[in-house]
This record gives sequence, structure tokens and C-alpha cells, in this order.
Amino acid sequence: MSLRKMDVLVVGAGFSGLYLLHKLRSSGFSVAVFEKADQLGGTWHWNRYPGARCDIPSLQYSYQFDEGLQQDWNWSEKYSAQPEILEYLNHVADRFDLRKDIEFNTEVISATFNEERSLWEIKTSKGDVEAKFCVMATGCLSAPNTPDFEGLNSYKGQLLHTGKWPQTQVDFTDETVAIIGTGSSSIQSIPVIAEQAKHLYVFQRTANYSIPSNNGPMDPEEESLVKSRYPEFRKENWENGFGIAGLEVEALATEASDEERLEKFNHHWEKEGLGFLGAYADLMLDREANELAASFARSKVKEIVNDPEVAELLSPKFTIGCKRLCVDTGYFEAFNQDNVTLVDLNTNPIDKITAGGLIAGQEEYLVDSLILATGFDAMTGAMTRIDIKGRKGISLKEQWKDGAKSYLGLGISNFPNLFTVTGPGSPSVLSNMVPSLELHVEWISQCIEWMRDNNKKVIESTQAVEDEWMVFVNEVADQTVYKSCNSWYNGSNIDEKAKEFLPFIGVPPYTEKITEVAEQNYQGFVFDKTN
Ligand code: N01
Repeated sequence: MSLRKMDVLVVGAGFSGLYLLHKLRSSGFSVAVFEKADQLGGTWHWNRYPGARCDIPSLQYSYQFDEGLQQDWNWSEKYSAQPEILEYLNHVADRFDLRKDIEFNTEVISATFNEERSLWEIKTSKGDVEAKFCVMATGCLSAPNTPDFEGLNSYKGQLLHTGKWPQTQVDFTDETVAIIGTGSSSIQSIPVIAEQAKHLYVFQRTANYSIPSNNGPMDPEEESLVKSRYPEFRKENWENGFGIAGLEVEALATEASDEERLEKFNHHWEKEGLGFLGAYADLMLDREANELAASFARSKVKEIVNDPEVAELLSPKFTIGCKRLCVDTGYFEAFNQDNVTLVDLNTNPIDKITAGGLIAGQEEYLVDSLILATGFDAMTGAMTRIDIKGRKGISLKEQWKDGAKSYLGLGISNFPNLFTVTGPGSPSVLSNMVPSLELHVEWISQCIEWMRDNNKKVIESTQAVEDEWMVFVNEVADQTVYKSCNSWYNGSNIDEKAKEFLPFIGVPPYTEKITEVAEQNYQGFVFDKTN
């Protein structure tokens, strides 16, 4: 039987993969999307834990490539819940007839670049294929991190990970439940689980900042205003540093009076969610300004949580925003319920997991369900978990072991004709992901089209340009407070991972840079290199 061949293989059928398929297919390429799950959605398929929703308003956290789509689709809430986002992605797949080119239950196991034939040889759980180009649309937060807790395999109850939640309804009624971790996933799910469970134990290593979402039904007036000028609205947001509407670009917290600042912080706490950090232009640039916002957020925890000891444990000590800020619905309030207990892992470290639960600080907690809300091997994990081999058999995992380097988050030296969507070195997780991935999909598609039109077969980045780019990524980060704590932005949540800051901060300069690179015939990339 002859081997199946295609122009482009796209790995992953989430937001990026779906749009890539539409875009590349419309340009006349043969494309297939391989997806290891049994359905599309990516992040929004896997993260079905109770309370999962986006924390960028849905009128912004949605595709803009098709005016008909953005006019026709109606979001029911300001921040849509996971089922509605999944329904939206399914609508997109049907609307653009995408399903026929998506292969589900197909895990990409390895991808090897054949230098002589200039193509990718790909092994999957369902057989082998060859593709001229390979695009990793594998997501930034899609490789779940399961810490190596002693005894984890001995646990006999229901073991769950927020990033790999079952498709069947999980009901915690009458159960005693433990959740480990207090990042966004946990913060969203705790209030919902606390409503059902007989008792919920929350095991916290680091207290996190969280801003109330003040979510609610979509305001019809706001929706029609946005829809009356959607393209302009998108453009205005894109001109902002994080690609999100309404962030302050001029006023400084350090220059405001105490009264002005309190009023503004209160307004942003009540109305802006993630945009709390946009109350002033200097919050992420200046430690003193940051501390003003951080101490305001801590004061709110003390206002909400009744027990002063619990409030103190829930009060974060680090710079606000340097770990990804969380947005919640009733998170701190949940700790006022009698059936919720906070366990501080700093004074009661987890000793081991047992058949019935876990032992922390000499006490055994017997639980019916144990939830790991322990995050992801972010930004690189989904790619390094696939055996990707480039020129001379170099493995991507090996090449990235001292730090992931990429030119613009789009291309990697030694890995020709391989593109990454929202890869390391691009704004990705420090921006509104949907417009960011649309930008990349369009850039990659145009590049492949340009190569076809200009009779180029192979494109690759070089070590020199990506070294220079990653130095710049870190120089920009050095001007902010983003490096001032441990976070998954800098790999510090995964022991064996290189500690390097990966996202590029600043949507407008980044967009300008990649547009310029494309206009100058992909300056910095090399074509048809001879060995
Ligand atoms: O993961 P996290 P997440 N022992 O890495 C703890 C996006 N997201 O799934 O901080 C004990 O933030 C860890 O503790 P520490 C969003 O970008 C978006 O919650 O390392 N604890 C931390 O508390 C988010 O940032 C939404 O000390 C351990 C937690 O586990 C990203 O996904 C919703 C541990 C992990 O927090 C990841 O969020 C959800 C150990 N060995 C997620 N290992 C939206 O709203 C880890 N922890 C769109």
C-alpha cells in the first residue's frame, strides 16, 4: 500500500488547528489535522473541570477571521463556560466543513525530517504519513503536569487531573474530596466542587492572586455595540500591549493620590477581571507600583475571608501578575463554608498518597476523590512529548534541554518546514490567545503560499537569529516584574525543565516585527539550505 502524502500535516484540532485547516485548504493545499482526542476542541475539550470558563471576555476570546461568524454567533455570558466554547468550536467546524479533514483518535508519536527528500515522515497511532510541512498546533497548556507523589499509583479512589477531565459528568455529592494546587484551574473549580462535596480539602503550596470575574449574562447593549463595529473593536484591542481591551497606557500608580488609586483599584477589582492589572501602566513595570496593587488585592482577601488565619494563608506574598493572574467566581468566599478546609503544604508537606487518600503533616486525609490541579508543562511540553527529529537526527527535546529557543515563536533551527503556533518567544500566553493564534495561522499560511509561488522548498530558522531573538525576549522581560517569582512562564513548575522566560511581552512590537520579517521575504529564515 502506498504511503499517504500531504502538503501540510497539522497536529491538534483546537482553536489553532481548525483555523489552519480552513486557511491552508482555502489556499489549495492538501491538509490533514491529526488529533489524539476523540473530538475537537483542544484545551476546551480536555479542561472540562467544574467551573471551567475563559477569563477574557468572549466577545474578544473568539475568532475574527470571518465577519459572518462573529456576527452570527451569540455568547450567552460575558465569560463563556467550557461547554459553550466547545459548542462554538463545533459550530466553526461545521460551518467551514472542517471535519472531513480531521482524524480523531490519531496520536502523533514521532516526526522525522528526511533531509534527502525534504519532507516529514510521521508515525501515528493509526499508521504512517509523509508531509512537506508540519505545523504544531499543540497548544501552550496541553501537557498536564502530574507530580511524582510517592504512592500515587496506590490510590484506590477516583483520581482526576483538571487538565484531563473525563467526558462523563463527575458528581461530588456526599463525597470527601481533596484538591492539590491553587492555580486558575483549581480557583475556578473549588467554588463549584464546594457546593456539591460533603467536605473539600484544598492543599495549597503557594497562595495565588485572584480577581472576581463578575461574570453574568451577556449585556445585549454591549454586544450590539461591539458587533456594530467589530473590526475596529478588534483593531483597537490589538494595539494594546496584551491585545486585550481597555488597559491603561499612561497613568502611573506611583503618581496617583491614595484616594484616586483606591477608587481605580476598586473599579477594576469589581469590573475588569484580568484587566485589574491594566488599571495603571506601571503595575507590571515597577515593583513599587506593583506592591500598591498587590497590597490592595491582599486587603480584599482579608475583607472576604472570615477567619483571619485562613485569610492570611490565602494572601499571596509575591508580585501580583508575575504568576498568571486568576479570575474567579466565589473563590475566596468558598473558604467561609464549613465544608471547606485549607491545608498549608508549607507547614504540612505531602508525605505520600495512600490507598485511601493522602498523608500531609502527619495527618491522613481519607478522600473519595483526589484532584490534581497541578498545571502543565507549559509552552514546550506538548512538543517535547512527541519524538521530533530534525536535521542529522537531532531531537527537539535534546535541543531544548537547556532552554527552548525559537525564532519569533514560529520556527526552530534544525527543524526545517516545521512551524509552531504561539511557540516560545511569541506573546502567546501573555496576550489574548485567539487573536494571537490567528496572527500566527495567517503568517504561516502566507509563508507556505509564498514558498509555493517563489518555488522554495525548504524554510528554516538559524541558531544565530533565534539566539538573538531569545536574548531580546529576556531583555524585554527584564524591564518588567515578570521574572520576580516562580511560574510556568519560566519553567519553574517543572523540576527537570530549563528555567528560562519564554513568552514575548508586547503584542504591538511583536506584530510589527513578524509583519516586517514577512514583507522582507522572511528575513532571518533560510531557504533551500544545502548541506
Ligand atoms: O496550573 P498552575 P493551572 N505539590 O500551574 C501547584 C490557564 N488556565 O492548571 O504555585 C503541591 O497555574 C502549584 O503550586 P506552586 C492559565 O493560563 C486558564 O491552574 O507551584 N502543589 C499551583 O498552585 C493558567 O495559569 C483558565 O507552588 C503543586 C498549582 O499546582 C494555566 O492554565 C483556567 C505541585 C498549579 O497551578 C495553568 O493553570 C484554567 C506539587 N508537587 C487554566 N505541583 C482560564 O480561565 C504543582 N502544584 C482561561
